[in-house]
Amino acid sequence: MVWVIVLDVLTLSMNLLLLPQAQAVAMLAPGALIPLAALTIHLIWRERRPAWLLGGALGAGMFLILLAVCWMGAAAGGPWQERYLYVMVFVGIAGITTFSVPMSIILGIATSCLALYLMFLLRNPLIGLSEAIAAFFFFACGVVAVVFARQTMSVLAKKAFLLELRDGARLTALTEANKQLDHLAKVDPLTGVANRRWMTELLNSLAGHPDKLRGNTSLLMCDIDCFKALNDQLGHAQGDRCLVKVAAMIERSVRSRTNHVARYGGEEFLVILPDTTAEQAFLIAEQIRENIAGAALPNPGSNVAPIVTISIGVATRKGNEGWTADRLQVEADIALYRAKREGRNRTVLFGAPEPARKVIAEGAA
Ligand code: GH3
Ligand code: MG
Ligand code: MG
Repeated sequence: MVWVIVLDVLTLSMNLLLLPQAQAVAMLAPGALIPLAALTIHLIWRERRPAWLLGGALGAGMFLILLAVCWMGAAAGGPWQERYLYVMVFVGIAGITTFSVPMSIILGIATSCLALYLMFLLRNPLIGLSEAIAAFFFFACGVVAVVFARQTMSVLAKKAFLLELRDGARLTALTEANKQLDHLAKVDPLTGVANRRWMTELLNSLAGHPDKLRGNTSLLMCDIDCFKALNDQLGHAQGDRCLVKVAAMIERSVRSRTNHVARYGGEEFLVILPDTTAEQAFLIAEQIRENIAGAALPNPGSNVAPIVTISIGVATRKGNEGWTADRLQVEADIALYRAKREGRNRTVLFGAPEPARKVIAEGAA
């Protein structure tokens, strides 16, 4: 609309310069109508407003602009009458293709454009009736074709927009599904702690980058004592509840950004402690063991105590020692086996001297 105003002012100025004075002045009054209508449309369309107001303003404003252009031609007279009708049709087509308004408004603009064209053509004494009718049908075909083209374009644009929305929704659903799959692949469904697969991946990645490890990596292998007896005495449902509570207690005991708890299988849990010495790992293991015993969950069939207890095997490797995940697990498992053998409800550090051997050695001496 700003361009309409600029072009109108330029045309009127050129007319004043180039056309005879009387002709140019006669065109001023209708020409002044155009900036008013265009400015009103511009001001109304500048902000978000109800669709009916935008459509109504455009329909009425366009009608005034088209009428003013016809009137300018009529005021100039002679061949200008017909020339300005071409300009009017051009302005009408520009309005039809430019604005995003309902079809009813577009049809209104097209109809006013053709009606004004016919009306002013019939009033032109230089054009005969048959010539006027022929010219009208020619321009009518053009305007109708533009209206159809615009309708097709807006349908295609709507389809493209809807397809884009659908693709966006599908992408969001797919991302969500992938997240859930990733979660399912890494988390133990019963206890909510990480699963064995995730733990193996983490241990392998730690073992594969010894250069990145600053110090020792420790592994705790925790196993609930006499868990089969708990299942037998209290039922599997109670056994499951016990597993959930024990997992939560282990997690609470080692809660830190770098320490990780995973369910290894059955009633066994692993704790990975990066950058933790054997002594620190032993203390953490003892803390876990004491917390679980302190909770006094019932296990009436246990031959250790009538409560749930755990045994823990601890293994530690230095960062630059060239250890493997399998090796560390085997060592933690050996230590756990010793804890079981020595009476359960205890922590054993892999490689620590065995008390039984000590006794034998002392006896032999
Ligand atoms: P130990 O002190 O030597 O570790 O004896 P234990 O009874 O704890 O060990 P054992 O390997 O003999 O038994 C483990 C039991 O854990 C057997 C199995 O039924 C039970 N179990 C394994 N997974 C689950 C589970 O998801 N839920 C329940 N309720 N029980 C499970
Ligand atoms: Mg076990
Ligand atoms: Mg057990």
